[in-house]
Amino acid sequence: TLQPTPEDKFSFGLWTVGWQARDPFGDATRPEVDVVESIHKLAEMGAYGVTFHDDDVIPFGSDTTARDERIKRFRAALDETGLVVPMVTTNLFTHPVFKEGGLTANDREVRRFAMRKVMRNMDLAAELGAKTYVLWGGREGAEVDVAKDLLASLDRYAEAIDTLAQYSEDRGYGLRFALEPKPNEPRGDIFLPTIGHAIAFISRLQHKDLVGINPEVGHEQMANLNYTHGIAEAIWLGKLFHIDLNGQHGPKFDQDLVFGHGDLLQAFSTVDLLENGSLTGGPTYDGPRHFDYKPLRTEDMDGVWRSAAANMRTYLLLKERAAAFRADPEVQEALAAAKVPDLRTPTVGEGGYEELLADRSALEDFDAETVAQRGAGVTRIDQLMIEHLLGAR
Ligand code: GLT
Ligand code: MN
Ligand code: MN
Repeated sequence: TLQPTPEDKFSFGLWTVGWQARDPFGDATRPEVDVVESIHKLAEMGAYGVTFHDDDVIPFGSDTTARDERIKRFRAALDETGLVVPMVTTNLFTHPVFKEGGLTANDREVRRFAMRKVMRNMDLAAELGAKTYVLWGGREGAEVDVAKDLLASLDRYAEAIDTLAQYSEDRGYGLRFALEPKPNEPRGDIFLPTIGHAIAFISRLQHKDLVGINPEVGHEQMANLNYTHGIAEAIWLGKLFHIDLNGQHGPKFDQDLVFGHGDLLQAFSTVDLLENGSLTGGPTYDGPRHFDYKPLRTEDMDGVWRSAAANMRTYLLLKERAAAFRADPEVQEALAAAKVPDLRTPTVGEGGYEELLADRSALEDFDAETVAQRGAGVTRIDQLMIEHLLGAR
């Protein structure tokens, strides 16, 4: 069915529907949204969770009394609606104090403040039962390469993540950390720009088992990379801790469109991978289907709620289409004809490379010219996918 329910595990950042649509050229086009209202609206629409930055719930600089009051209202809204908080993150990018970086700022005082800001919000995350802590380093980067010690930046980044992971372990929070790559914007160049960079960085951490990634559709596509391929590698490495679903039209500024409203074909392969896994079937990811998008600046609040619903409905439509694609006997036949299932057979047999060396058909008698004439049968599969996507089958 296309009616979202909490079993679908759809979650939204409070900053998404709450975005007032300020951009570098224009003022806000929408009023402030009360987080309590967002929670109620999202729950009515069938979402299961909300996520937030510290500053989304507790305005930067609030004193203890104001802070406690905000948290109380927030918790009450969660209790009333049954929405959960699967993930929490920190705003280390809006306040001008972070203009030169947060965890990797040259100024040590800023770095120490950034650490404390994260730790304070981890305490709240744990209290609310969050499982995942996201770190998006939007200000961790540079415009001027020589004004930054690039190697020391990575040392400080690793130091920060390892310290935060240690803190979570010592306090018994049991959080898992998910680094969110992005190539640029707001910094000219951001550290850990892609899925690959982030995963390689994690391999050098002391607490590498507690750290994975939170890849966003549009961020990989801004770097002209294939999101589905990226998350496949993350799944293969056991590092897909969380996902940010949205839409993007290729390399340009971060559009944060509704999921599926950018590269629809890649959205199809993403949902197919998440829901149906490889050809033998079965889901590959059981975490929240988290939307991190921005309602178009053109919209009023009615358009905002429509866009929230659109993310979930588009996901469910793609899930339905992907299931129909998999179940279609002609698709199965086309996949078999294209030898797609054969890729699961190991290249080297039980006899190891000795057997391979002894197999004359593998080299001496191999007829490359004849084999090269075989078509791979990919266009047929491509068109079958399009027909399913367009509802023609
Ligand atoms: C910010 C960014 C997102 C990140 C969020 C987490 S905040 O809106 O554009 O991609 O996921 O900090
Ligand atoms: Mn984005
Ligand atoms: Mn994101």
